[in-house]
Amino acid sequence: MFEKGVASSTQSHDGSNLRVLIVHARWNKEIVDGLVKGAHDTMVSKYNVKAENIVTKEVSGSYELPFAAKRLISNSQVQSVTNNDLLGGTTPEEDTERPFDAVICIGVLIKGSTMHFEYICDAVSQGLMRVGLDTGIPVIFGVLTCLTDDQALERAGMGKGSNKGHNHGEDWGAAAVEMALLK
Ligand code: DLZ
Repeated sequence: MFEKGVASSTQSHDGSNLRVLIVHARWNKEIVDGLVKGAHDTMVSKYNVKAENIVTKEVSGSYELPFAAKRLISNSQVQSVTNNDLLGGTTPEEDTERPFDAVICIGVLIKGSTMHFEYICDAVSQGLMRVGLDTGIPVIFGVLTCLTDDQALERAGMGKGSNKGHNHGEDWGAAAVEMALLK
């Protein structure tokens, strides 16, 4: 037997100076909301990320996530340079508009009767990896790709049976902090 899933990190991670973006889709919103909460609350309660340093944005569907992540990362970088010019330089603590240190993209894709699911899953997973590598900002793949509604509910800790499952948003929050601090 082995413990399935991600093991706890052997290192401690202090997220108190991090600024994190969560972008989520509105498709399958009830499940998405549970995942967003899991990621948000884990970063705050376990890793000391300040709630005011977590910015949440929404898009229509998961297909929109890579574009939104790329644009919002770029905007935060431009904004930060502009602020520094205008203010004559600020320390990271003073600058609330500083660039994001990590981005968590959250969506729930559930297979239907056509090929739509396969195309979107492929495009989103490739797109999110590309945004991370192109921008140098860690992008967390918070997209469930499920064959059934029950699979999605269980992976958000909202399962219908006695076993509610596990909220994967918690793991994504932890991964975002760990990756943001990776030097
Ligand atoms: C079109 C579509 C379908 C069929 N299914 C989902 C889904 O299960 N989860 C999701 O997040 N989005 C879905 N979408 C919407 C697409 O992601 C996208 O918003 C549209 O194709 C418009 O680009």
